[in-house]
Amino acid sequence: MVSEAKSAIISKMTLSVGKDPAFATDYDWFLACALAARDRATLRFLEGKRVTASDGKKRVYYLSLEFLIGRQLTDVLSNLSLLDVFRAALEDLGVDYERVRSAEPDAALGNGGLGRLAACFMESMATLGIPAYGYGIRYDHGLFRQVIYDGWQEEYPEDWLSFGTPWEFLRTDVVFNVGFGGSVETYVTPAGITRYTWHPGEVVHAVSYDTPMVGWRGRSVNPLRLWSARAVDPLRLELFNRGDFAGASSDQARAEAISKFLYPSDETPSGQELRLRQEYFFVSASLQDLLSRHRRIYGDLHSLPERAAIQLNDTHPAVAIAEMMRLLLDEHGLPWNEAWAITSATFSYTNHTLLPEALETWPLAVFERLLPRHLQIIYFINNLHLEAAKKAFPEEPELLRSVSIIDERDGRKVRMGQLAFVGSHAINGVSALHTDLMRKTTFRDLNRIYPDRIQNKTNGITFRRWLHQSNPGLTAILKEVCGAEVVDNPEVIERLAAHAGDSALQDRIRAVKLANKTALAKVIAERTGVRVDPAALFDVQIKRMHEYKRQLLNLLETAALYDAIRANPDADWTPRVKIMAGKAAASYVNAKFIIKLANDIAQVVNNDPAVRDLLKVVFLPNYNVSLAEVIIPAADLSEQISTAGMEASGTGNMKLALNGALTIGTLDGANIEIRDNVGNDNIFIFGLTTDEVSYRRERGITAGQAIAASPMLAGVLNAVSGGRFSPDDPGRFVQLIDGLRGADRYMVTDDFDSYYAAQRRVDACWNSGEPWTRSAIINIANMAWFSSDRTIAEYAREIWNVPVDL
Ligand code: 26Q
Repeated sequence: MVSEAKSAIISKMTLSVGKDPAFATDYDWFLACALAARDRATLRFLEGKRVTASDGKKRVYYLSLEFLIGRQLTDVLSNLSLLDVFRAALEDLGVDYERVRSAEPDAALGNGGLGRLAACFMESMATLGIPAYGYGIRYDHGLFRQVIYDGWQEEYPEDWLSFGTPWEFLRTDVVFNVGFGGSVETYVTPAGITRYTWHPGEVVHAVSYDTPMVGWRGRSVNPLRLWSARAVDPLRLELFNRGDFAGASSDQARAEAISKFLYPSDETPSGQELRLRQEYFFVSASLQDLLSRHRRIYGDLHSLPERAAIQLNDTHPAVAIAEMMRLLLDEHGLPWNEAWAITSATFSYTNHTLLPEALETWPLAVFERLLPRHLQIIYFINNLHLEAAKKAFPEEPELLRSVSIIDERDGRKVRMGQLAFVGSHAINGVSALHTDLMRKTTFRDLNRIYPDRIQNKTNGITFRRWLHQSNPGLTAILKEVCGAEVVDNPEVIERLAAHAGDSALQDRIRAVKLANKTALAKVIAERTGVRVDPAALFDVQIKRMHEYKRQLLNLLETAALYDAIRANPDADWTPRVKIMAGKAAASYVNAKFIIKLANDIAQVVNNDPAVRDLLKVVFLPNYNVSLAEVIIPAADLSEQISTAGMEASGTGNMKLALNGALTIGTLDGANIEIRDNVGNDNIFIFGLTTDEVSYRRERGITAGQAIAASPMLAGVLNAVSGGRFSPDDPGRFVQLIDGLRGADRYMVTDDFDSYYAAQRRVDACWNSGEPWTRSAIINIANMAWFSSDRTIAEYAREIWNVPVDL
């Protein structure tokens, strides 16, 4: 085996990379290994394809604008059971696997949770043997690279594709035309039927690239098919010949802009036309592709719902509802009712947020200019939908306004959430609370009309990447204590609970954690210059920077703790390292100020000899999947402190608890289900509940009361806004803090005291030693349910109607 791998790697190095191994760089070794691994994945893939086609199995199509894959080498090797073999082969060649692995750039084709969920789902679908295709965009530039300069975030373009990627196959035979703009022709057939033909004003080619997604133990390999935009005519020769070289390639630039970059904002839609072009581009190509596959195999389109399930990852691909209708009506000549029955039986939609500003809408003018035929179809869908609504609830005109796909208030808009809901047979939320809130708030009236459509599918994470690969030390303990089958069946992790009080096990768990923390301390020193003590409590908040996630609450508590330590340096403080990492959308002013505040606080605290090693503050730049893989196994405390009702689920919370971090959190998203699983005694819950939050909101209760009631809070707000941490610019944070004193939309002030108190419970528990480790073990033992294999099995059974054995 090892010698086989060795010769495969050497052969790739010489014949594909074109290098003499003697002169190969780490990156060359990565390429050679990836190409050798891809060969093995491809053979499995082709085998599986033959089986699916001959068995007539139902396929799942996962449509997502984001796939946040990260590095793939370890994932692919480990799932093919080749990791040890390749490691040994490289060692024989005198090459260190760690360095080779690290030479791979992250595929950062996503912003955060939603994109990473899509990546975990692809891995779980392959693991469960579900024939699935991921469809998305092959962005030339993924999520920007974050550099912290003088404490401020700066954005630089990300370049993962500049040297190509060894994982993908260009499919020269899979190219589709995608149209934009133009006009719609109406005509009546001799039989008296009105038909429509769209004549686009512009056509772009969608070219496909497939990347194999390998399931655990190579059970199956599914394609992730990403589309790249190409101009139909790369050069306008008549302009070129006249010497207008820029003009000659301007069509090309315009076409290729579609797959140039990932929109870097999560939660707040930008409303830019280019974004809508991206959405329609990949949706149209994907539907043309899957319909042509279906016709090739089954001939007739009426059987589509039995053979295909299409999942919309949020509303970003929701224009697919209209595109499917257009293809069935205009291109395939089906009557409306048949086309609608096929469409709604095939589609389902996952909602990931209820934040009002995050609900995607498009001004009618933009939509009509770009997709005139689709707007007609949407009007038609909406008319039928409103008719049905009127019939069901004749006395409620308000209801019609709320369920309409067209928003008639300030400037008419297409509401993509309503479109996705109406065109799908199942709509799901991503945690129990979030699904409950969907039924009660945003989709309340739609839920009254279609009471059986909304379902819950609590998110999950793939244990292969987030436990086995990223935390081999903990995995080794689990194998020993729970049995080697733990890597195939996470449910047996529960066996750990029986040993939670066993001091030998506790020592081993602590030793593994300490080793992981030492590794993280090294990364912290390299990237920030700050030296931290691995024996201190590592308190971690890692996620996109957003006001609702309340990094500011964490920072205010840090400032208060700093003052308390200075006031009473000899008390029994718990030595802590506060670790924060995350990117802010480039245009999100407050989020960028919060990053600056974190860095300003770090400057002051880390250089104050009075706090010694009792408190250190670190902002780690450029948070991405690879950095998460180092931070998560090293965390002691997981900060999940969003305002109740605002975090749809969270998945970082699951990764951290699985790796033995205790959660300090609000009753929000999946935190609630984590608490239900690990028990109240093994989690630090604080803060307002969702009901209390809405009570305050309805009554317009603002920060005044909380500030008046808490001298500590008042003091910390004054300190920050008074320039205590920004002596070079004392007014820097005035606006940010005034936001809390006024509207305080995310109720940071209301939750401050309760959060501070919870943190002191954390201190006490940490200082007690044994009970902390015990709780950590109980957390690990009870996380099996959060495997994305469980989540995917639920989607398969309850939404897709696809068989699974799990
Ligand atoms: C939309 C339109 C235009 C431009 C950008 C966007 C856009 C892009 C990304 C809107 C939202 C997102 C990402 C949302 C997201 O990541 N949501 C998270 O999804 C996770 C998986 O379900 C949950 O765990 C998180 O709670 C949720 O915040």
